[in-house]
Amino acid sequence: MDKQNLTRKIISAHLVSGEMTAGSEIAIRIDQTLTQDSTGTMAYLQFESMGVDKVKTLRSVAYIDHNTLQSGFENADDHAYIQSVALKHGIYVSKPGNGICHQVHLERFGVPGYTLLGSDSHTPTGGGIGMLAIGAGGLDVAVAMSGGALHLTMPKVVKVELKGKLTHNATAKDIILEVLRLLTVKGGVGKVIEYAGEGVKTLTVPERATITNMGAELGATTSIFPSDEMTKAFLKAQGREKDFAALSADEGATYDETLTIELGALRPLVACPHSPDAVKTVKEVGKIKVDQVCIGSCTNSSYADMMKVASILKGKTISPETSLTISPGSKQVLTMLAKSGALADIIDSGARVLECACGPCIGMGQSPKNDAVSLRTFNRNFFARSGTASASVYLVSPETAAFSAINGYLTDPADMPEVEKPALPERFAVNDNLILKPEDFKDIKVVRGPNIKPFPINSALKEKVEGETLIVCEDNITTDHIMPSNAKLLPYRSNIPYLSDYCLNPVDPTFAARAKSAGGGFIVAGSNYGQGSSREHAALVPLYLGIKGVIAKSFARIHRDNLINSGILPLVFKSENDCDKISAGDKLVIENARGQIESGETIVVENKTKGNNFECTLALTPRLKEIILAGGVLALARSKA
Ligand code: MIC
Ligand code: SF4
Repeated sequence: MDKQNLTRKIISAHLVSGEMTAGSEIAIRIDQTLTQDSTGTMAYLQFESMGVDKVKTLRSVAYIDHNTLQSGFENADDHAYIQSVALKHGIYVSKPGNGICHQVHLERFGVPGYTLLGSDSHTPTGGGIGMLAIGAGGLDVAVAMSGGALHLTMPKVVKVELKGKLTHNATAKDIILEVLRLLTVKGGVGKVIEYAGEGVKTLTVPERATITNMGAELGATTSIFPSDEMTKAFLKAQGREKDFAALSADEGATYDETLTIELGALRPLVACPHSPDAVKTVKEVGKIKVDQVCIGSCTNSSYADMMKVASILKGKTISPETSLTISPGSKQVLTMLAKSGALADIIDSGARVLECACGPCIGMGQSPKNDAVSLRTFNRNFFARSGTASASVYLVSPETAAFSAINGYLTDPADMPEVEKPALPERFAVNDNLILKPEDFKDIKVVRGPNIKPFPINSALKEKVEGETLIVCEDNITTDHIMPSNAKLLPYRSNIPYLSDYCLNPVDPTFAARAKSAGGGFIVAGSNYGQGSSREHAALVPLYLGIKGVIAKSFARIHRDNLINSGILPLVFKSENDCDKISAGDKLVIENARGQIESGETIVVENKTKGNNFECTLALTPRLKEIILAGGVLALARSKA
């Protein structure tokens, strides 16, 4: 028997169909699911439409953590919908205030060796305890809740060998920033990043989770650490030792690629605007003035992170020109900070303590001032995501953030006294009183507020697909470009018609109006189109606007899946040069579209305006062909019914 890496072991234990050869389609059984509220309403509407009484997974949890600003009735109505629909169908509910889904799931539900599918791109956080944890659109999560398998492309497995141990106040955040520097935001597409080597033992579960969390920014399918004594200690301290299982790659296991990182050589790093892979050392960037510092998010909000921050802030005052916010990752973390007195050190320094939620990470408050420099311990610094387009957001470790908040300028922790790593607590402050168990509720009536509008469903693909090129975009367009989310728009996640007016707004504010008056058309883009979030709104809104296809140099994984699920063609230029030959306004036609799709992978597109043809690839398995021809997953289900 072959020596197996950990990723292949877990996949093989969950394989429902397909060959485990990189690049081919496989289907795996999903043990657990998670949703959050900004993707959850859509996911549960879709789940309801599947007519399943109780979820079929081992555990499904609905978190409410994103839309907690409640600046009108909309979010609160959505929360009521999610709570009622989840409890009715056997799904646990983590109430607002309990914490960020990924942090809480790691603490309270994650199980080594299990598969987890979440309607949030940072679901791979679970890889920190040895789960195969994957982010997906809400529809795929709804299918998994109904007992359906997850279809995915069998990934390549990249071994990241960690050698030695961290020094100079470098942290887990700096490890993942280094991986991003090496691989870039598209370097992980079609791959699982598996961590191995001596250095693994030096990292606690929350540190590992920081790394697997931000592995999402590589475009990777997921990232994973082995489950070992550290994992056992973490689960024991959570009162969940029974969930532990030791898991690792076989000695001498083979990998598709290998990367080595010498931890001792790492120095504190920073991702510069506007991309998580624009990584430099803090030293290189130098002492730039800092207007705002935000500490928190699912990347860096663990108890250990917060304790380190508290120890740096203790007895100090933040710079007069800097605003510092702190969002602990969970109620458990906040409770422990309060009990230990560390919270008082944080408050006393002048930090603004926010609730345990995503908050500023998704633009729900704390937009910085015009032209501000904002240091954040988060995972994304995409253009305009903070809510202030002119701001420059830098991604850093909690240590860099805390020292900089005191000094008022970017400060290299390597030049500061060593920050002690807090020991893993013997026992975390476990209190699940904000987690509602469905078995405790009877006769639930699902509550639906007026902001919840039906989601659009496509119709079967036409023989002739035609339309105007509505926009030609650059490389690395994010879902924050396609469907921005901020305090003004997030309340409308259940209202596609409303959101449609803001599609691609940060790229071209006239896009939505032009798409509407043209009755739809095509989007043309560079490479890695749709990187970032799992939000299927980035496909549903274009569908609502009549977008027939996106023609790009390449796509991010989750967004491509979401386009296919919505029946929008994700076409890839065969020759990247063809992208430069298309101008906005060009009329494009795909003759015999159904026939072309049925007969192969090449799709010929005619540019009527320029009078030329170019070729695209549409590599679809028979299953995906059926979906795209029907006009998406729900259209297919409808036609079968
Ligand atoms: C994000 O970090 O971009 C989000 C908000 O968590 C998204 C989900 C969403 O758009 O609702 C994600 O990462 O998938
Ligand atoms: Fe929430 Fe930010 Fe994490 Fe997304 S990345 S789940 S918005 S904290």
